[in-house]
Amino acid sequence: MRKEILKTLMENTDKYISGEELSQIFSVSRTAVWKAIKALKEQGYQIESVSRKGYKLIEQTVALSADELAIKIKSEKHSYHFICHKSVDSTSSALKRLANEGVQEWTVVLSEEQLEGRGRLGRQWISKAGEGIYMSLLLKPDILPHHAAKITQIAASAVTLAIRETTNLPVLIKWPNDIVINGKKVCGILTEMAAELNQINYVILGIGINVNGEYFDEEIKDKASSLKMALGQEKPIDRKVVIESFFRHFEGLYEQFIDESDAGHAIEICRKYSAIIGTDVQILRRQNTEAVFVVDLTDEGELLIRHQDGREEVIISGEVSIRRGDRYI
Ligand code: BT5
Repeated sequence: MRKEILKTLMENTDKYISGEELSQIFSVSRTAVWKAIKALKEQGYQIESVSRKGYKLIEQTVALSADELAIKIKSEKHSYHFICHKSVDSTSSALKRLANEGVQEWTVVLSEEQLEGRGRLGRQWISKAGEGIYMSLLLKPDILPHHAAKITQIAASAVTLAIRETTNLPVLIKWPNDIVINGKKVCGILTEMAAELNQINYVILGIGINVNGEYFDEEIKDKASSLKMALGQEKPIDRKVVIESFFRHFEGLYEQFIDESDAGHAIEICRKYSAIIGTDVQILRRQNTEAVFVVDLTDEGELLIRHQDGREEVIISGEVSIRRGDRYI
């Protein structure tokens, strides 16, 4: 009911709606309406209450709200279930705990901050309060485990399309899991799965996007950026708009992958917006650094490189880190 009241207020920002009207529309008591309004105000929505006129939504909250995401992100096929935390260890760890309790596919955990945000291979993802999008999505794809890496490519394409659509920033994909702008990282993707040999139990897709941050810790300040910094604007970017765009693009690409066993469209997008195809890079593998040329992405989403002796090799994600000179990329 709280969600429905919010939706009604969002659709009628030009006028007041009385408590009486709301209680009639939703067949609930005036007290129930008042309680729902109070809860929405606590979430950060600025709702004006004027006696004998009613309620009017003055300003939407900049905080992430599960109710609002559920209103904005609709799907014909899936039922999303959004959970928003103020603070959590890691959205992926929180979702993993829920997955083990059996929550539904398309459950999404978001948080304003992460105290133990995770990157790949035990690395850290710095996740300051209110500055980014930290979210994890639960998927239960009926595919063989070795195809799961393609979900990272699908997510990378969807993030790229979403950032380009909502900010016009010319972001690129640094295979396999980074989105970069002007050589600096604005987004990282972490795909984890629980699987048996031939069957996936679930996949947790974790996405971290630097949206409105302006200062980064010493250890990453040379290689990280945010959408706001890249735009060079004062006004903060509405994270909900980016999230909505991401899910719209992700759903289409993911469905094609599951229904037609074809990640081709996503791979095409990864090729089109690649930061490294056709360039010389250094690959870091185990303790070795080697200068190679990036030839292409294969149709399976792996990286085709050429060694200096002319030998070509296909690299599977997770094996290597990529650098260009002293730059991140
Ligand atoms: C990643 O790992 O890029 C995957 C990041 C995934 C984060 C999301 S947030 C929601 C979900 N919940 C989680 O706990 N995680 C996921 P990797 O490729 O290993 O890159 C990690 C490296 O990026 C670190 O070692 C730093 O060098 C750098 N880094 C850390 N925080 C960063 C930030 N905020 N912006 C840019 N770079 C950062």
